[in-house]
Amino acid sequence: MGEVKTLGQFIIEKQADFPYAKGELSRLLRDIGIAAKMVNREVNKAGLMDILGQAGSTNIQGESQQKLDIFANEQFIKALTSGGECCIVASEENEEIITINAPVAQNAKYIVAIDPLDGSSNIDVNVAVGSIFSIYRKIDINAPATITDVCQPGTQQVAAGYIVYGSSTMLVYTTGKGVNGFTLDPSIGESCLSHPNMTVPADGQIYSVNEGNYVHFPKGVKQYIKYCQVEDSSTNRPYTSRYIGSMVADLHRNLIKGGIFIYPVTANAPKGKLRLVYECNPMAFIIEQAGGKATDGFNRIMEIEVTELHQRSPIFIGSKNMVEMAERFMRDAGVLSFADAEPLLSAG
Ligand code: P6P
Repeated sequence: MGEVKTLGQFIIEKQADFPYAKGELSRLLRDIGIAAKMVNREVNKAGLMDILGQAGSTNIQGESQQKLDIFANEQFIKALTSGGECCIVASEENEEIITINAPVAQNAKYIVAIDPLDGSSNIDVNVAVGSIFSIYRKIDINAPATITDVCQPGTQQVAAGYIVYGSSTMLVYTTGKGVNGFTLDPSIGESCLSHPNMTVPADGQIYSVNEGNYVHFPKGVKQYIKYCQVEDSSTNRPYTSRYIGSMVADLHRNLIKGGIFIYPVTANAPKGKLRLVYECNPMAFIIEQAGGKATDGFNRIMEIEVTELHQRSPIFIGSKNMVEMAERFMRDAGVLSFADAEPLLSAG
């Protein structure tokens, strides 16, 4: 049996990759790992606790809040506050940023943006959900942190990751030097390295999109979906449609197997549904570090200007060649009818 390496051991070991690191980022990642284990404990027994169902309140998105949403948000904020390395928490569940004034955090220089429980509408039906985090360094470490420190472009992230609460609970993260996955071993309460150096296949046969919105999709998306459905054994088509409705679960599967996840603009989401700061940017950082691609159909996600905390964006993310094919349809939609597309695309 191979050597078991825990998340904590791995974080410390990799700290050497950053010669000037004094351990703050390592401690911050540890704090996130602790919160994830607290959330996992409740997610795994949600059916047994009076924690299922609507909490009665709504979040700033106007979405009804499940009790686990609130619990998860509280766990991450508590862990980040007591850990002393985080000066601002930006959460999907809170309209405004949370400035951490605790004395322990007086020298904190990291900003953490979180989606504490993504896909929470799946909780009641026992489908995988996830938590997403994105970490920035304060722009001016000698000045108080502000919303400007949160609204940095995704290229400024120092780390990003997600936890997927599925058939097993995994934490996957990057600090800009590759992507590594850790599986929680409940018998020892530790997350152990199970997926070192994760890479997303350049090609895949899975496309993930909510086709219920087809009528309102941009023309390029409609044409790409039809392209996925054409029978052509030389390009392994038709592809398989897989859509869980939980971004973390869909992206985790596509990261491992290859595939593309698309949430374009729709009639109900004219700017896209997914949030740039705490969903699109962290997942884009991870997928790019794994060799994949993440755009809004035209522009790199991580270079999109962040103008507000809860800003939304369309997203095309996953296997590099699949995203680039979808981008071709988006770019050429003005001139490509589907019939026109086929000869051009079969030319490769
Ligand atoms: P739809 C969950 O609510 C979420 O934010 C993502 O996790 C998921 O990919 C998407 O929304 C699903 O949205 O409109 O297809 O139900």
